Amino acid sequence: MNDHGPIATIIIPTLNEERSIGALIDEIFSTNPTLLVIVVDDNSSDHTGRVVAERAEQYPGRVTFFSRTSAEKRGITASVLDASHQVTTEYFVVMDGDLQHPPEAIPEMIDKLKQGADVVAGYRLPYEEKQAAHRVLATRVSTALAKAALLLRGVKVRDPMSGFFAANTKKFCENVSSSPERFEPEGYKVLFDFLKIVGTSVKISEVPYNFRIRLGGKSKLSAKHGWLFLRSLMK
Ligand SMILES: Nc1nc2c(ncn2[C@@H]2O[C@H](COP(=O)(O)OP(=O)(O)OP(=O)(O)O)[C@@H](O)[C@H]2O)c(=O)[nH]1
Ligand SMILES: [Mg+2]
Repeated sequence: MNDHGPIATIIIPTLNEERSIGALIDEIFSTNPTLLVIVVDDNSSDHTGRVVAERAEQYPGRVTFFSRTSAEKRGITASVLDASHQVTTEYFVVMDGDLQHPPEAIPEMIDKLKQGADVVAGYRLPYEEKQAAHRVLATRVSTALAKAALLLRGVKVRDPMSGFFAANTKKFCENVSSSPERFEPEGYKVLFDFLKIVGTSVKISEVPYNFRIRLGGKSKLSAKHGWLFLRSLMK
């Protein structure tokens, strides 16, 4: 964390994203070539690891492939928490590996952190016409529940279910260490779990972004994740 080193690390959880991860890393470095990237992978059976290794050669010292081969619990939240402990920069950003989150929003997120925010919650601009009706309904219901749960704790954010967010590394890791049991390791909603824990004790900013449709690879979202989210509301 020195003054002249990289300012932020981009954490990307992946499961079989060979079709998009290379282009995503290229896009990230086109916004800022001094960032670091950690791809945290849960045993992809495709060539995600090989594509990331190629990018690691192309951007020496900037790209790490972190394979959770012996991890006890698989899942996005467990992966992001593991990766956050490896971050050496003052800030980090979490984004999906399927190109649905636009890297062009990263500079604004980092600016907000530099201005003193502890966490920057991305929020999706209207995108519903791009999605199937059942996904729109599931997102609306879960977002309404999450917002209500956070409002009870005094926290008001537009899109607590967003997978695209940024944080001050020290603040994030301290809060995770104080209540690890309140995260749902196999769940999808790290930001929600974090906000639930910190309540009004941290400074939150928000940044809008244009959510993109998934162009390649497959969604890993399943009914199980709905259940895990309901469980995390109770934690
Ligand atoms: N490390 C890790 N990454 C995962 C896991 N499941 C999904 N991912 C990755 O997490 C990101 C989000 O997963 P998606 O399946 O795209 O979830 P989603 O964006 O809510 O769903 P879609 O809109 O249908 O794409 C992607 O980069 C996935 O590859 C997992 O169990 N472990
Ligand atoms: Mg996705």
